Amino acid sequence: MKLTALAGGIGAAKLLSGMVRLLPPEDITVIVNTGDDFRWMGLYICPDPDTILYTISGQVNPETGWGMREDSFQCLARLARLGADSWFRIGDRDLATHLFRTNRLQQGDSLSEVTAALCALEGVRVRILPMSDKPVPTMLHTDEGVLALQDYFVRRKCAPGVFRITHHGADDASPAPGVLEAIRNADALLICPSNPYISIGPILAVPGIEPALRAARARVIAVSPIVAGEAIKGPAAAMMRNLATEVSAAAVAGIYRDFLDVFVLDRRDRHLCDSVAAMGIEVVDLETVMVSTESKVALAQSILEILE
Ligand code: FO1
Repeated sequence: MKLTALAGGIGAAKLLSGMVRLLPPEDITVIVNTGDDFRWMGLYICPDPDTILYTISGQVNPETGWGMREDSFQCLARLARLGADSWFRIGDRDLATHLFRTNRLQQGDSLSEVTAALCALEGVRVRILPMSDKPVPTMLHTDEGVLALQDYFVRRKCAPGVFRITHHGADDASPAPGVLEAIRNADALLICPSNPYISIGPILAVPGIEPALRAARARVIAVSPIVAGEAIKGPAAAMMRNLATEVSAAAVAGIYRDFLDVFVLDRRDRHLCDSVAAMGIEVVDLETVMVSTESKVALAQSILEILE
């Protein structure tokens, strides 16, 4: 089964680390959000693609879910002594990825070429595709003004209220090479349990991607990142309070309803099955909170069974 997933960072990485134990890695393509990308000290940082790469290659920091395991922060400490901003914590080992990427981009390689090179060098055979080779930064219109994603997420710790989200430059962007083919040729399409506004939304904002999902021959299945009215991680619930009519798994299904065939919500939200089914979407309740390797594999296994 050829699986194509749309993914953000940590929640997606967890589920995909279960998937790679069940499917041949060559059969998995991951289209990753790059709306979080930004420049840090002149370096080009791609948080979500790196989180997916580090998780699948077993190098992610297990405590944070981002960055590299057993990293040190000597460069950051020195920068702080020199008076530079240190709110975005780039570790010393992680820094090598950003130097490598920035250097290759400066030499004229595209983001998808650099991402493919990083995967090959790390022995990752899952295909990781940035949503676009062109930067499409997510902009959050908040009660503190318009903030770039990391500014809102890390520097302001998701505190400002968000009332609108835009994707700068999306109109002139196109999907990265391979993205539309991966959607068209997939046997199954998976929307990972990622934030619908700042992880999946930016991918859908790239012209051509949402129409491709609507036209796909494969079934589209999504896993809710909202459980019992709360986000498993991050600001999804807080955003929903402002941007949706209610904070619930059913509201997530509503966001994807135009192209969604199957929605997986958590057992604790089983009472919402009827309202999702009323949207014409097949609905399944499962244990979706992934707290161990076993639970990641079990959720991936259940998803594959539904799709088969
Ligand atoms: N998240 C944080 O909350 N604080 C950080 O200092 C931080 C640094 C960081 C460095 C590299 C990287 O790839 C990711 C990093 N993240 C950090 C995670 C990232 O900001 C977010 O989790 C994603 O952008 C949202 O998916």
